[in-house]
Amino acid sequence: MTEADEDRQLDALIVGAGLSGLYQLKTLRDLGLNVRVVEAAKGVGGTWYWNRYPGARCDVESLSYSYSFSPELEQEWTWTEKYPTQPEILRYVEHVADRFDLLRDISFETRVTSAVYDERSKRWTVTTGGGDVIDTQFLIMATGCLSVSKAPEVPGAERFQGPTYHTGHWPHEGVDFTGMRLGVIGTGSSGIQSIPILAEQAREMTVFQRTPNFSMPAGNRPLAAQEVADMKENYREWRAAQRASGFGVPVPAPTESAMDVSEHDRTAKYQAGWDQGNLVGVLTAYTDTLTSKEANDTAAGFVRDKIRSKVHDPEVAETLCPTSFPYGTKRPCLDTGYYETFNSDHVHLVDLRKTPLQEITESGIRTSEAEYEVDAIVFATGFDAMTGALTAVDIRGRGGVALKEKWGEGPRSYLGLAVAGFPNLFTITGPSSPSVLSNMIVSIEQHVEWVTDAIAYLREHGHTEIDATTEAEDGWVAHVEEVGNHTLYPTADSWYMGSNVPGKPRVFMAYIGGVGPYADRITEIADNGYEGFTLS
Ligand code: FAD
Ligand code: N01
Repeated sequence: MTEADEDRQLDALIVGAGLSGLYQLKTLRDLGLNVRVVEAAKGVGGTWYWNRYPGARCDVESLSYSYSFSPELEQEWTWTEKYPTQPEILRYVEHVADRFDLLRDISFETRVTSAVYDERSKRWTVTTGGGDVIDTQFLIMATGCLSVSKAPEVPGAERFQGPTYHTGHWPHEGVDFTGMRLGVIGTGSSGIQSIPILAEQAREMTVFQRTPNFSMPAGNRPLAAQEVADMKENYREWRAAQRASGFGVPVPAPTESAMDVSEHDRTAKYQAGWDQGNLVGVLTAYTDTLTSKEANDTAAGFVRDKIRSKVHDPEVAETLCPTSFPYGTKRPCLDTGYYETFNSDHVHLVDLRKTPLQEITESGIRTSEAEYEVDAIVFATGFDAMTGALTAVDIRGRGGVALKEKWGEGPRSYLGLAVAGFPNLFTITGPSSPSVLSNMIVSIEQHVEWVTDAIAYLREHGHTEIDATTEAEDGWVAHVEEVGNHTLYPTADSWYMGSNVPGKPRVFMAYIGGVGPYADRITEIADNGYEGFTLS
């Protein structure tokens, strides 16, 4: 067999060279498989390759948002900031790719467009945008939960005479908005991170806000040499705690209801959480923040008061206060000077709830009330999250059934890892796993290792095919829904619910059962000979 044939006749094909795809490549290569990665981008990094907008950084602390699989890597790499910037994370991912010699098995600038399962050969035929055809036994979609960017559904963008940018695919050379009138649409995490920096450049900046978000100060800072050294000494214990935790970040479990304490004590506790400068301090202060509206209102009220205390103009402050969803049910944000930005005379806020966006014109953005002339537009409008990258590929399982059709009323998956009727296909951090409700690198490692073990098991036992049963899948979907319905998450219009994309079914797409309990369940399933799967 020639080298070219070997690249087209694989044991496993991995789609995506982000944190998931790279680690999956390493583990399957270590297993002795003939495995390759195909990646649409020109380089590794996934999220951290694409999202180069000013201010892009992680909001999980660097010492936790890093791979745990290699103690040597942990010791070699030294993070410099509490919350690492996109360039620092990208350097880390590139270092990992080099250190483990991964690049030789990755084809860049290659987008998978279709994958068809052949029931007789029990193999996938995968086609790329360039017309290459790859034959593989296992197909692993490491395509990311937030990798398909979403434009605002406003007519006229093509007419606009100036440049437009989406935070999710920012130009590598950067953009200088100095002296410009800038319009920014979107106030999720990407908007909230970039707006303060964009405002420093722009002559005039108008922010178009449809829904305000809850954001807390990140308290970012350089890491002290001693805290890095301490973590390096204790990494093993920390990693174990991460894996057993609820959100992939170890925090003390709350013990009491927000309603069982005095207002004075509650405020003090929220303040302590706020001062930590992280996503979990306020969120996990009490047992019922995410399950009781009454309890949640106390946390939401605390954050709203903080917003009011930062923004000088009371009307602007009220517009920035979220009231339409419970705190935490849309992904909360961490910021550096976001609310304070609106105290600058050259920064303006337009409330799209009062004056909806109507169109983009040749020279600006028109709402129901006015036209705002701008020289450039930044779309911080988010992603077709969790299912977008999977349904963008024409994936056909048994009987030629299309994944997109099967998921017509919302994603159906067994454990977020496999889809009944789509044998030998695995999804890393797929819908109905903890994925986006966690420090994702923890969930990624969990899934990659589970898939690797499953493939090793199949090979050891002489099996060539694994498929989830419909019964197991139905049971898991019902469980995910039931657990979700015990929380306030389904009450929000969020990308977790698919509600940011017009026409997308309204389904809570993540599993809120907790990273640790979920890991126990999937391990148990494997230990029981892959319960809920048919192996043949
Ligand atoms: P990705 O990094 O999305 O990589 C998927 C890759 O697949 C991409 O490179 C894409 O080009 C490629 N791909 C997709 N479809 C195809 C196709 N058909 N053919 C070929 N290639 C394809 N998570 C956290 O836990 N903490 C954070 O602080 C955090 N911050 C974030 C900040 C931003 C701006 C964004 C967008 C996300 C953030 N996330 C964060 C989530 C982040 O996506 C994950 O933490 C993690 O990086 C995902 O890695 P991945 O490899 O699974 O997916
Ligand atoms: O996207 P978003 P994002 N007209 O969907 C608005 C991760 N992340 O890129 O809320 C007008 O959150 C939309 O309004 P609404 C993190 O998981 C992390 O910011 O739908 N407005 C919203 O305000 C995050 O949650 C970091 O009403 C429109 C915004 O655009 C996820 O990625 C940084 C519109 C989109 O917000 C996505 O974040 C960045 C329209 N037609 C990202 N369409 C960290 O800090 C959309 N909007 C680690």
